Amino acid sequence: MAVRDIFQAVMGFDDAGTKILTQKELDAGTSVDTILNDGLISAMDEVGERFSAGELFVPEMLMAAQAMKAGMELLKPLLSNETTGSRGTIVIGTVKGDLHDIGKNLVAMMMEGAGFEVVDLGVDVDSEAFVRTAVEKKADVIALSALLTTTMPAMESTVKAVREAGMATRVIVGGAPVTQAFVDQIGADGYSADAPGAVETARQLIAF
Ligand code: B12
Repeated sequence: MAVRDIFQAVMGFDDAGTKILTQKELDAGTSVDTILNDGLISAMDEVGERFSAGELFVPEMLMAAQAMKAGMELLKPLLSNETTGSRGTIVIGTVKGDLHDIGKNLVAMMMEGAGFEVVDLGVDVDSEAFVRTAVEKKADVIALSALLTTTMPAMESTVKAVREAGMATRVIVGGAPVTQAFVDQIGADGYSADAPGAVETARQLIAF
């Protein structure tokens, strides 16, 4: 089955192959939903599971996400909430003062691969920008990344700004120095130590 080949191409970190096979399926009339769900998303789910099981590591996860992105480029213009039933909108960024973005990009790609609409604000993002964008985009979840202990307080001020704005938007946080104890302390809604877990956390929060 050809959609299965797309799955294999992503699992094989084959950017060009994923793109070619995705185009072939589109030309053959396969629906965007099928290509997305049975090809790209299921491959990223598999990657997430293998990562959690310790069978794959960050470099492989990045390469798979890159291949998935190559296929997504072709599907993106064809996607709409109606056809795919978008799973929700995520506004993501690295907090003020912090320029690390590898983990944040990985989370964003996995979120996209899981069917969320992702608005990536980049790095060094202040709390006002998170709040403003989340309101504009009617975001379900704001995802904050920080790699420096010195920028962790910016997570707390962003959570505070979201609460003060009276928004229902949930806030999830992550990055190497972040712990569950810190999450509890700042009153964020969720945390995960890795990208597949970030997807799972967002799924759970949006389901409520
Ligand atoms: C690469 C790197 C850099 C690169 C960043 C390039 C880039 N485009 O990102 C450069 C060279 C620019 C850099 C600069 C600096 N860095 Co630096 N850097 C690193 C390094 C080596 C790797 C980080 C990384 O990318 N890891 C791989 C990714 C995939 O992992 P991750 O980010 O943790 O993300 C995963 C999870 O945390 C989670 N996750 C991430 N975000 C989110 C968000 C949510 C919502 C969720 C749920 C999950 C989640 O999912 C991801 C995937 O599984 C780390 C050391 C380390 N081992 O962590 C130091 C490190 C983070 N850096 C450090 C420092 C000190 C700096 C500098 C201050 C150095 C300097 N003196 O200039 C500057 C700061 C610049 C700034 N203002 O941000 C320190 C921080 C120490 C501390 N306790 O604060 C570290 C720990 C190195 C060290 N041991 O001293 N750095």
